[in-house]
Amino acid sequence: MFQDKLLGRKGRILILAYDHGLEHGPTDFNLCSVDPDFVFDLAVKAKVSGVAVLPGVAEEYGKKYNFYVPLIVKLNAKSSLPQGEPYSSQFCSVKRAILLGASAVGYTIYLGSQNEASMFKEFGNIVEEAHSRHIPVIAWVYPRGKNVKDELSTDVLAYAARTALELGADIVKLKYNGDVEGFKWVVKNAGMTDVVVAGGEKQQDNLSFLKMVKDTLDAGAKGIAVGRNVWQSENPLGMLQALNKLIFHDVPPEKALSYIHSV
Ligand code: FBP
Repeated sequence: MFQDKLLGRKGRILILAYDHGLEHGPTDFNLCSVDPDFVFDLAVKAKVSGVAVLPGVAEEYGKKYNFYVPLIVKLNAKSSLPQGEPYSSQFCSVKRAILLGASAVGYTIYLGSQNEASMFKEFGNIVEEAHSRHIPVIAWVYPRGKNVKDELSTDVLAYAARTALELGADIVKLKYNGDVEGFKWVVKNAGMTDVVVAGGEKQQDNLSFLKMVKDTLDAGAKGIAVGRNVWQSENPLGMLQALNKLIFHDVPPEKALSYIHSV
């Protein structure tokens, strides 16, 4: 119910995700994208709905830009190094995120993990505090752990969407499984919680990526929270312009594609 602050034209949203330095490590970056200034500059130029970063980057870089682009501060994260049941622990408070200039806060929940209860508890406290300060909460809900047999099945994704609604998230970020009809059921389960999808690994074919985004919009998603498919692109600003046209102006993927090379 607080997400209106982030939603743009047509109630749609385009978030640039940049928490990979911790989630995946520097392996995702090239000489440009390793520099937070490069990514913030893109976000400002492309007028995205928000940039999702961890508190350290928010503190050192985000403050320079948050007058120009909304900052979404993630309150938890984990590295790719630990094995076993996933747990992403909170290391930033809502209060600190607000001091850093956050317009919204984010938190990852590994649904199905044996550590799920701890993440639910942290998330519940975050929702309570953030909503009391009129700050929207975005949940990254990724089903994961040894009890999750197929994290991309429609039933499991629908469970993830419903979990976000039940826990009080304003927006839920989910992976997309390529099943447009199935994803309509996923979105239905999120109720008043708006659904955005993750971009995933960089796709070689830009048109396939734009078509995927269009499919998710057709299934009822409000937009995308994308990282690698933008800042690993041969033309990151062009890719953001293409997504902007597709998401906010309903330009078909084939036509949006031309914007990738026009800037
Ligand atoms: P991408 O668009 O690059 O897939 O980013 C989305 C995201 O959710 C990031 O915010 C996060 O760092 C990453 O994916 C986590 O992915 P995973 O846990 O699947 O490795």
